[in-house]
Amino acid sequence: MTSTATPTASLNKFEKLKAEKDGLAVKAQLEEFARIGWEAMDETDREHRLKWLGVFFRPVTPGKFMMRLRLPNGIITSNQMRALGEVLQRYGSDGYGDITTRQNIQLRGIRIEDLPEIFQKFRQVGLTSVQSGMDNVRNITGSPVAGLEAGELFDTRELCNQLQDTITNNGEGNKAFSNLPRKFNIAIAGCRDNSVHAEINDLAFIPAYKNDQFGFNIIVGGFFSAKRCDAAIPLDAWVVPEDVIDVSRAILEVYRDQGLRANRQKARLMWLIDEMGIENFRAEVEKYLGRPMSPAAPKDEIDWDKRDHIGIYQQKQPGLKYVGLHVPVGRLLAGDMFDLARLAEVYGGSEIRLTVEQNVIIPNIPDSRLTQFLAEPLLEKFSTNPEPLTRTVVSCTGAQFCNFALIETKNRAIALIKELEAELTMPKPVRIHWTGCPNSCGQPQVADIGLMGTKVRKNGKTVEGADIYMGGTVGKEAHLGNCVQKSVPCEDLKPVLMNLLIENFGAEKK
Ligand code: SRM
Ligand code: SF4
Repeated sequence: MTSTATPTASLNKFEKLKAEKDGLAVKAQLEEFARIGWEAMDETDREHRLKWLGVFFRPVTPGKFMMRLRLPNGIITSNQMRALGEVLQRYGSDGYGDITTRQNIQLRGIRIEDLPEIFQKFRQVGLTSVQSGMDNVRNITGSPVAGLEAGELFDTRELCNQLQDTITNNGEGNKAFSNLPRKFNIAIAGCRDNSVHAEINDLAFIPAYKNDQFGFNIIVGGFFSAKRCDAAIPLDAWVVPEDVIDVSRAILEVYRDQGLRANRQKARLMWLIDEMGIENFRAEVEKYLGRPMSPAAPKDEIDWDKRDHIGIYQQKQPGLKYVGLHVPVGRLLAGDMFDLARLAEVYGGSEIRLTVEQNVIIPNIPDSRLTQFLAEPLLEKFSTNPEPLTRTVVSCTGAQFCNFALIETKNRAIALIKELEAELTMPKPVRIHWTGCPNSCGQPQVADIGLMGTKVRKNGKTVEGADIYMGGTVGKEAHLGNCVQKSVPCEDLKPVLMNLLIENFGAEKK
């Protein structure tokens, strides 16, 4: 049963709008939209369907759209980065780029009249933003140091690319997967440290050997939502790399055809797995696949603590280093993008990598060029050795641009960390994640300390506040943290965080 077979009367608002017109149909209307302008556009096309092209209407800044790209495995060339900088440059102080928690980039300030030219530019440099929003598969994450580190088990780059090409029809848009019941996240782990947060994806592939043959154990159903958060569970299936695409396709088809569509709060994959039972879900995947899947390998290969990749590291290629730069809360200006592109070209292999911690890696820097690279002015802004709290801070978009936000996040996160670092000595980094609302884009549940935006009453007034999460762990023992304290006004957060850092993480007053 597909959604189009469901009687329209029983459909929710989003299913109705998809049944009326496929989101990808707006691709043919871009010239028209550019001509008539955002105010004259059909409201549903403007506020919803454009997201199928990765273009997001922002109620907070009407007329200035956000564009979400797709960067499989978080890899972008210097040419592509420069093209993004050129797009942003024309928007002056409205033009921001943000590295996202899915190893991806979003652009801000975009005008509808520029879209045809922007898409033309994207095509020229091999970029796509298609199907990056609404009921589609999000950016496919992979190991940020794939192909670079000696200890890796599998180079995830090609699989991430192939999977994206399959799902998006080589970036042109693919109606076979443009009407899922809800969003869908996929990650492929190739290293021992689970650098992709596999457990919070709807579908993730985890390295595991069977009889000395390399393959992946599959986990499914991980997700965060305002209503419910769950780590992924084992599908009890093991696949060789050559089968990853077919199995992903089969899982997506089962979800597309049988996923729950009546209530959007209960439409993510885990709800379907709950309803079917994991064994029946597995059997259904095999039916779509047309062959049985091998049971999971008894043990997987994730046995390292998670790394953040900031700093200077030897590659498996002799004489080459990769250098991880800290980008505060992932925010890039057009000038930063030009600088990163230049550094990657002058010192590296014209390639830039992104991490789910919203930072960048420049690979392939010859040892002989390292000293000169480290003296570049950009490294004063994007450090290779930031302070321990600065180093690990992650933040979602928040109230500056997101209409779901209950609080300002990115600017507040940086300001508060600076204040804490001025008063505390930290023996080691503590991962603090900010998220502006319960949608959890900033993943507070994976953090040492997670801060989730909320509204709080203080002295008879409603003020911005945060619920505090703790206990999130990543890497080999990944598991989700829980809410430990509710409704702390943001203006009172500093002493509360100081106490938590002193009592739980060995911080000392200076
Ligand atoms: Fe998210 C919706 C930003 C990662 C869970 N997310 C949104 C929207 C599109 C809401 C909106 O229209 O304003 C946000 C856009 C704000 C803006 O202007 O930037 C938004 N999400 C983000 C980003 C940019 C946060 C960041 O600063 O890094 C991340 C973009 C990733 C990407 O490149 O595609 C982002 N969002 C996530 C993650 C983290 C992850 O994938 O690891 C989650 C939790 C994991 C998950 O999805 O299971 C996440 N976003 C949500 C949800 C809750 C989903 C649900 O099932 O209820 C929403 C709301 C929705 O979809 O209805 C949402
Ligand atoms: Fe917006 Fe909430 Fe996601 Fe932050 S967590 S980007 S505030 S939807």
